[in-house]
Amino acid sequence: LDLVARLQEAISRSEFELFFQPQFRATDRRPIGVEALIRWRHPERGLIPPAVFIAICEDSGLIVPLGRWVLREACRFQQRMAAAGWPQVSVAVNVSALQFQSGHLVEDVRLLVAEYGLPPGALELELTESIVMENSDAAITTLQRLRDLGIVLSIDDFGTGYSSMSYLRRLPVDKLKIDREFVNHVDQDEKNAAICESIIAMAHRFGMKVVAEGVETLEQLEWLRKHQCDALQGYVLARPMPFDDMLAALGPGK
Ligand code: G
Ligand code: G
Ligand code: MN
Ligand code: NA
Repeated sequence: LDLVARLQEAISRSEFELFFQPQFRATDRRPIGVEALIRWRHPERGLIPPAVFIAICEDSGLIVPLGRWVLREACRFQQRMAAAGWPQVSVAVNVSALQFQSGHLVEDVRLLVAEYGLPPGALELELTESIVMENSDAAITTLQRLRDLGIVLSIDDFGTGYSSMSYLRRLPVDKLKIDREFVNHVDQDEKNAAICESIIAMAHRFGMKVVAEGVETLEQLEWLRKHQCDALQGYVLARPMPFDDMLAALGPGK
């Protein structure tokens, strides 16, 4: 059985699950969001990370049904977050280029927002630079429609793609996620520090928030807080975890 056929089977057998990694406000480390990260619970091989199958799903088109499943599952868990006392914690989902361009995304999201009664800000979509930097009028219209539905939009892995300032200026997005390549050793590496400072300054001038991903040490965390980074995500604070473990790690909601 080739891997594409096996993945198709895995979708119909519901062998996927979402892990969650919290994001914290830098000033007081209050949880403000969780990123949903897919895993394949293979019956024989155990937990398989997305690096192994996401690209294959993108090449074969399977990412469209899989991405739809992820979105619905994320909405279901957002409701559970709210019920557990964390109504203000958003759930972020990674969106693939094909899913973004499929033409179904806005309508899918509209239906989910209605079905789950999601308040504005409850669902966040993480898009890569390559998706949005094409910056066709169609892409901008899609982003605007998603925003009108109360969806928070962020650019993932910021700084590693083809970001152009003239494109960024026109994009209706709320957040930039600084790629962990720049966050790594930010407290020790002058060039990474310069890049992070510039991204933060520019984002704030554009009215955007900044999330640092891949924060691995307390020194990086402290550097980022001092330099006005808004939110932090990384192993030093919390790893991606099954939903119940993540809730337990956050403690009782307010
Ligand atoms: O969880 P991990 O760090 O192994 O994720 C590796 C990569 O897989 C990341 O780039 C992440 O964005 C991507 N990824 C994780 N979950 C999803 C998902 O649900 N959909 C898409 N398209 N990508 C995902
Ligand atoms: O591309 P994206 O940002 O969606 O990928 C998130 C990935 O980063 C997840 O697979 C997650 O497991 C991983 N990740 C999260 N925190 C850290 C960290 O502190 N260090 C490293 N190396 N990876 C991390
Ligand atoms: Mn992401
Ligand atoms: Na990223």
